[in-house]
Amino acid sequence: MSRAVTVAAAQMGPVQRDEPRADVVERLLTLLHDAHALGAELVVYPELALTTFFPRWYFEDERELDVWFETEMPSVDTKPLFDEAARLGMGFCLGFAEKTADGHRYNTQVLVASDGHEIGRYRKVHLPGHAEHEPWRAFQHLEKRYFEVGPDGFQVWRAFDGIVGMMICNDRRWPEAYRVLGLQGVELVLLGYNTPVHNPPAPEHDRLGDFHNHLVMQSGAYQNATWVVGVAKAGNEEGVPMIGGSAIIAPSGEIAAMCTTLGDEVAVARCDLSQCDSYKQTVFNFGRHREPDHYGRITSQRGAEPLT
Ligand code: CDT
Repeated sequence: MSRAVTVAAAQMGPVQRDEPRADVVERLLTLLHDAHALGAELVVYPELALTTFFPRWYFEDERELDVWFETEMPSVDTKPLFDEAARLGMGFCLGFAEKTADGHRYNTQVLVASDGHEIGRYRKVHLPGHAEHEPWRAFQHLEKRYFEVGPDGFQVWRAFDGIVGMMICNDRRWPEAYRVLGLQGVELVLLGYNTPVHNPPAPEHDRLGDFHNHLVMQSGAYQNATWVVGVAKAGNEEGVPMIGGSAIIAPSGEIAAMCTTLGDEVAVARCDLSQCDSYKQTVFNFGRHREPDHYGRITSQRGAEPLT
C-alpha cells in the first residue's frame, strides 16, 4: 500500500548578522506559503535557520553568545510560524540554537506536527570544527565550543504515516548516523545544513563541496533504504560563501527534487514511504544480511588504529 507525504525542502539564502528574528520568520512564512501552494504537507528548514551561522565568530563574553540562542520554542518570534503552519495543516522541521532551562546549549532541530504539537527534538551529535579560537582561519567554526553533544542520540518517531528520524549538517557525513536510524526502520530522514564552500584546514576539498554533500546523502539514503531531505542555508553569509544543493533523495539514492539557486527557494517531492520496503526487504534486509559480530570496532573504538 502506498504511503506518500509531499515534502518541501525550504532552502534559505543567507541570514545576515543584524537581521532580526521576526524578519527571518517572515521569510520562513513565505517559504511555507510557497510550499503549501505546491501541495506540501511537511516543510523542512535549514540548520540554525533563525540566525546567521554564528559559530563563525569567537565570543568571549557569555552574554554575546546568549543572543543567538532560544530559551523557548515556540518563542515570541517563531509563534507566527507555528500558528500559520497549524492553520494550513502543515508540519515542519526547524533548526535553532537551544539553551535549556538548566543552561545546556545544543544545536537542535524540532519536528512539529500538522496540528502544531511538537513531535520531537533532535540535538546534534557530530559537532564539527574546534573549541578554541584559531586566528589563522579566515573564519572560525566553533561548534565544539558553543554546543554540547546531543545526549539523546539518533531517535525515530512515528509521524506523517511513517518512521521519521533527524540529523543535522555534519551528521550527514557519518554512516553511523544513518545506520542507527536505519536499524530503527527509518523511512524519512530530515536534516538541515550550513556548509561553507571553504574548509580552512583542507582548502583542497573546496571544489568538491557540492559533490560530497550529495554523495553522503545519496549513499545514506540508499544504504539504509530511506528518503533523505537535506536543506541548506546557502549563499554569501557575512562574506562566507555557503553551498546550496538542497535535495530530496529517494531510497534508490536518486535525487527526486533539488534547489537550483543559492537563495530562498522550495523544492518539492511526493515521497512515497512504501518505496523503502523493497530495499528493506531485499538488498538491505538487515536481519538477514548484516553481520554485527564483525562490526565491534564501530563502537569499541573512536579513532583509527592503523597497523604498524
Ligand atoms: N554546520 C556544519 O556542521 N558544517 C559542517 C562543516 C564542516 S567542513 C567539512 C558540515 O559538515 O557541513
